[in-house]
Amino acid sequence: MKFKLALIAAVLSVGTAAFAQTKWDLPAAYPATNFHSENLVQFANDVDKASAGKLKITVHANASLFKAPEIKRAVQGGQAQAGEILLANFQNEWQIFGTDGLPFLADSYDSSMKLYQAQKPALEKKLGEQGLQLLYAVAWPPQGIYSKKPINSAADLKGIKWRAYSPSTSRIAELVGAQPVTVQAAEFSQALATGVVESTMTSGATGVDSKLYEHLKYYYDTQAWLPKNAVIVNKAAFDALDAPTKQAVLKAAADAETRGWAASRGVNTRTLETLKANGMQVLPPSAALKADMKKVGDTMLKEWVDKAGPEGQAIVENFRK
Ligand code: PCA
Repeated sequence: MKFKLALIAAVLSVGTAAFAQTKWDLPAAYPATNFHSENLVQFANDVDKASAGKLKITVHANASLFKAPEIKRAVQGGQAQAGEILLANFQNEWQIFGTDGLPFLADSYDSSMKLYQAQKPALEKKLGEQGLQLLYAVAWPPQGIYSKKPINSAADLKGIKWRAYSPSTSRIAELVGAQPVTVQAAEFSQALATGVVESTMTSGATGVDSKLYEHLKYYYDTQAWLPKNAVIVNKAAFDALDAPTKQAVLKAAADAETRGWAASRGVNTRTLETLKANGMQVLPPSAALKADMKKVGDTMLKEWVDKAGPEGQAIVENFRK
């Protein structure tokens, strides 16, 4: 009997070896309809096609497999072979992860791309040391201030319950005297509905994803920074692929990066229109609010460079060159 089973198993494994299909899970934290998630699905489809079905990647959107802050560790530990993370979420682990979360360091798509290029060598090295590999990264649309009441200067943010999504968005709240509460995107609508938070800084994209217009009235288009999502892979999982499949993944990743940055620009324009269409006032910040937020940015850049040390300093210098 034992022998028979072994024989069947051997026959089966010959069968599977001929197909040699690999399956990866790719947890992500944002809704399936978000442009990052749609891009991930297209990336997975491209890999499927280019590898002739040898590598199947399943995207698990909306934090359904792991919550946003858990995804990085899951990929490092091999519980998921790949994943999408918001780099700025991991600033406390290593300051350079938060490079793109600093207000007004890079505040447009072009400057954010430049900052990404300056950050990339250190980022790839660090991820490599952690058993990870960067596949691609895409910027969110620029970040603005959402609130229930009009905000004419930072003083109007005092005491307000402020939804943060990262260490730097908490720090902004502290500096303006607001009360930070960290809530990831997947729980944002509920936190708003239950009154846990009443303001935030994020993109038009997340404003639409979480239907912020149902509870909030004002959006100040400060265009303060463009944080990036990064798609990472467990290095051992990647190294286990055959050479053509590796190539297929890298090519699909490069395409996804180009496509994602272009999509982000379009999403920025469209989502601000959607906010307006749903009754929100989408406004430029007043000169006072702009100046106050700029000061917050200057303080945070100084704090960051102090903590990040020469490596951080070099990134800022390369970026500003
Ligand atoms: N949306 C994400 C991160 C940045 C953004 O625009 C969020 O609010 O959680």
